[in-house]
Amino acid sequence: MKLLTTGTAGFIGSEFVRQVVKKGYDVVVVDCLTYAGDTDRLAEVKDDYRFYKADVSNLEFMEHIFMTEKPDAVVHWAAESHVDRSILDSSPFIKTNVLGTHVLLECAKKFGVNKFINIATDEVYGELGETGSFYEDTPLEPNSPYSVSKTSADMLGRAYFRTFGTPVVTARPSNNYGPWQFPEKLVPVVILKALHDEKIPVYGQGLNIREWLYVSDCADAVMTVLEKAAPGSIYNIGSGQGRRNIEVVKKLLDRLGKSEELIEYVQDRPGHDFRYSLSYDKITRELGWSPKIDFETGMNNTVGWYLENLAWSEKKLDYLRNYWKTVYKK
Ligand code: TDX
Repeated sequence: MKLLTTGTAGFIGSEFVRQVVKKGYDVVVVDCLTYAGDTDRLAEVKDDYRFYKADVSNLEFMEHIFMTEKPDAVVHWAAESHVDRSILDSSPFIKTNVLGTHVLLECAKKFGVNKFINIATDEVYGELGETGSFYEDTPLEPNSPYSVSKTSADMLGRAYFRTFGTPVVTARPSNNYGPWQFPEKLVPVVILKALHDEKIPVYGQGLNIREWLYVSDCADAVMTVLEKAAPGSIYNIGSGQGRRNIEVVKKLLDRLGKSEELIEYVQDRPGHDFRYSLSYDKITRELGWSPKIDFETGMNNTVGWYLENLAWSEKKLDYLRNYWKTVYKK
């Protein structure tokens, strides 16, 4: 089967490519290589995919790629993904996440594919208090410019299935972590800053809760959805491993042998969602998927990877230090 995958020089998408290539799929990678994209992530499988440096919101170029490659299925990972950046400037989020998804759905409708996996997020549901979980039929109440852009993309997929019969399947994963994550997200920010004995910025009191899903589990779930899900269906991809941010930070500092004195409580993220928690019963029951890597193991693997591959993150340090200056306020 020939797969057209977008955004797959990114953190989660590249893990997906590494997995599907090993399973013998014919893979086309489409990525426009923004600050967060990096083909180093695909070095291990560099001879096993075809690459197009292309912006998914460019209809003409995307049509050309569909015409040339004639993919059987699309797995659409490409997205601006960082909430803090969407607060600083939401324009790229609307362009890539909303317009880009629209372009891809148009191409899928025009050229025909057997399946279109639309990667969404748990953030489409909004936030929870201390208890409860999101189910696939929970009403969508996104709060940040990022999550609104992802919800728009999610809903476009719904519309194309319902209106045109485009075989869209929606996957809504929780917070991913693991090797190769760009150090703007919590886990690699903590690791990289701690290794340089720099202050670790924790928003508010660090009490917000996220559900931590190891990246290989997420990619494996999307593979399962690709192979088994019915068009029009929606699946949450969770881990059941909810943790307060401060617990995550302390766990990482402990694992790195660094002092908790590095923690600095900074101004909270505007509109900061308190808690996400996904029920992933449906994907387990219907498709037989469940996560394999627990929080302890995943965090150990992740720290181990960053220690062994520090050069990769350090190449980005000048860029990151500039970005960090704009985002963290005391
Ligand atoms: O420096 C930080 N300090 C801090 O306290 C950063 C970067 C984050 N945080 C907090 C904010 C969140 O409560 O940690 C939590 C996790 O933050 P992020 O890593 O920015 O992720 P989050 O905002 O939860 O969104 C992530 O999960 C859902 C991804 O970025 C999204 O793309 C995905 O859809």
